[in-house]
Amino acid sequence: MPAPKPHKPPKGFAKNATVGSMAAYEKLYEQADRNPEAFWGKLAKQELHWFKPWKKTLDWKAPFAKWFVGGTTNMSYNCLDRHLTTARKNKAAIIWEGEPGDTETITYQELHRRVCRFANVLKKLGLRKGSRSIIYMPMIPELPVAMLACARLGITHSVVFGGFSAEALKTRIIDLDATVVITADGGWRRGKIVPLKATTDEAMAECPGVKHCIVARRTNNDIKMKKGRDHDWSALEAEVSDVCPAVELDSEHPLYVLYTSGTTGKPKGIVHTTGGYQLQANMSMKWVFDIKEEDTFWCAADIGWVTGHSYIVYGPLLVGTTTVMYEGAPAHPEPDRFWRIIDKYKVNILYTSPTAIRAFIRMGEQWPKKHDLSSLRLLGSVGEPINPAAWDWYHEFIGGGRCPIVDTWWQTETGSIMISPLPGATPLKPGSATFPLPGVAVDVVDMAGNSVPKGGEGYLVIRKPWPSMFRTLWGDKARFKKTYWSQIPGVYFVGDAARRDKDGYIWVLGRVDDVMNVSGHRLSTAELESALVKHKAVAEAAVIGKPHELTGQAVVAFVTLKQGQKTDDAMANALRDWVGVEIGKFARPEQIRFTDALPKTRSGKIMRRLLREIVTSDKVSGDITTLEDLSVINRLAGQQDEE
Ligand code: 7RM
Repeated sequence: MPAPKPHKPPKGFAKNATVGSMAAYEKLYEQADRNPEAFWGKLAKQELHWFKPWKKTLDWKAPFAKWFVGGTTNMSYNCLDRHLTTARKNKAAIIWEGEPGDTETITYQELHRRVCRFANVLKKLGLRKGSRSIIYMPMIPELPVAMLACARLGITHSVVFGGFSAEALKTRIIDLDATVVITADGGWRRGKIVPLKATTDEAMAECPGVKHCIVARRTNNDIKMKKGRDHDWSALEAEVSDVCPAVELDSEHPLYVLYTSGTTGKPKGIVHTTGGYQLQANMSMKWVFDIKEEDTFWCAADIGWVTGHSYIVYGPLLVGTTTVMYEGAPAHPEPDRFWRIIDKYKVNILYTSPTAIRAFIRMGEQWPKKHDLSSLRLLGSVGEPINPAAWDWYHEFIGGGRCPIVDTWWQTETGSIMISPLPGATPLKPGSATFPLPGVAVDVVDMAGNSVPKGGEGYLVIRKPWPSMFRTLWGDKARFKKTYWSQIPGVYFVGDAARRDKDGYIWVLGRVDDVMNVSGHRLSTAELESALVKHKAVAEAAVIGKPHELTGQAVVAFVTLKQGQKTDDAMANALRDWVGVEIGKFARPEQIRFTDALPKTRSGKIMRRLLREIVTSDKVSGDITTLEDLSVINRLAGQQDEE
């Protein structure tokens, strides 16, 4: 069967686009490739405010990069202050909608005031440049206010997704050695209260380093307030002024740390700094989302993930657009909540995930059909490969056949979008993230680092440093080097497999390590296994990801219980709940399979590949010569799939 023709950018779209043709894209790419420092230097000067200019554009002592060395700037200033002398001062910066239906529209001026006031609160509590904060909040305006206030003073923040458990929160507070936790009484999710303060209390009980906890009021549920440590957000605000100049910060000052799963049980603290991150968040808004002054932009992710950092908060505010923020669940109270929001605020650009799209497909197109979605002009996808069926549905039922779809590939580590179509230029092939952005030296290589020919498959790598790259892992340079820079010599090892087709299009195939992707959340097998093994009934556990229609992958856990423990439904449920407590509800295994032994190599490594085969095909075809006890496989493969 001949491959379907690529979708060309609609003519009208190309005419007004930031990058309006493949020739224009190629020229930009070429320029950046020839002299990256001149390319990024020119844009940084043109696009951002610097208190002091830099002396050196790039200092690259592989794998450690410094961008705009000696320059000083401030993210909060670039997101807010500089818009206040323009027509944007009374423009909506944030349009917020709570799950119960309450709304708030915050202009740039108002947001600036709120950020300054909260920054003064932080100052008064003794926090300053170099301090660290943990932000554990629902999707309410106070969350970006807290982030921007930290950024304003040079307090390095780490946002912890509200779905994480007390245990996960505690690990992050301790690793970052944070002295303040900013949270809320609760948040709304599917009509219920998520008790964030209670969870924070549990975590803080084992974190003596936390001196202050600031609590915003959202759900007005009963909470405990510990005297001296816990403070009411608005009470603190009442005591301070709303004037607070942005602190002049070094370009390499750490803006935030965001924890992400790795191949060991301990999460990795991805460190992003200020100047370079600002620049690429800003440029990707213009190149990929083609932002126009009149646009309303909605990234429907959670701010607890990197997508929300770069495309709900920092990127949109840097370019002075209106960013929509929604607190709750996508199908609450009815499956048309997203489409209602788009219709209500006349959203022009929607950025969401394949998991969400697959869930909407299952609910049916009668839901989007009830609403006027004609304001949409561009759609985006992120988090996993988008399967062509989901692409087509998104294109037809949400985009009305007229909106380009930008399938954006990037990672927590990369800080901003790396591979993506430019909507006015790139002919689209559903399922392909297409080509790298200007200044991004992506390649597909074999284990020795040689590029694979067109049509071939290999490892995705990035050959040159880029401004928004992560600088290190918090407190763990050795792991930074080992995980990312020593797999293939001299290049950044992404951890994804990819194919480059005969036209040079890049198709990202998925992870090559033991990291799973469940509904766009990264989970490591090791993290899940160590959680399971912590349970008193469990002897051993092996976790794999199984392809799942809705969530991309689903967690399947093979568990060996200690002697005398019952392998029944009650135990399976208890273990699922246990994972919910240890990591978070979203990580609970879909299936628990009890087994008396796990397939292992002679050196004792669990052969997850075999478990994967058993789960997907119920038999094992690959090489099993290193397997220690063959009978294990026969017993496992003979088991009933209880689905
Ligand atoms: C932004 C984000 C990163 C991993 C990455 C991939 C997968 C993300 C795409 C994708 C295929 C895409 N950060 N991934 N986007 N795979 N096509 N457009 O998701 O750090 O949480 O995850 O997600 O495996 O390495 S993340």
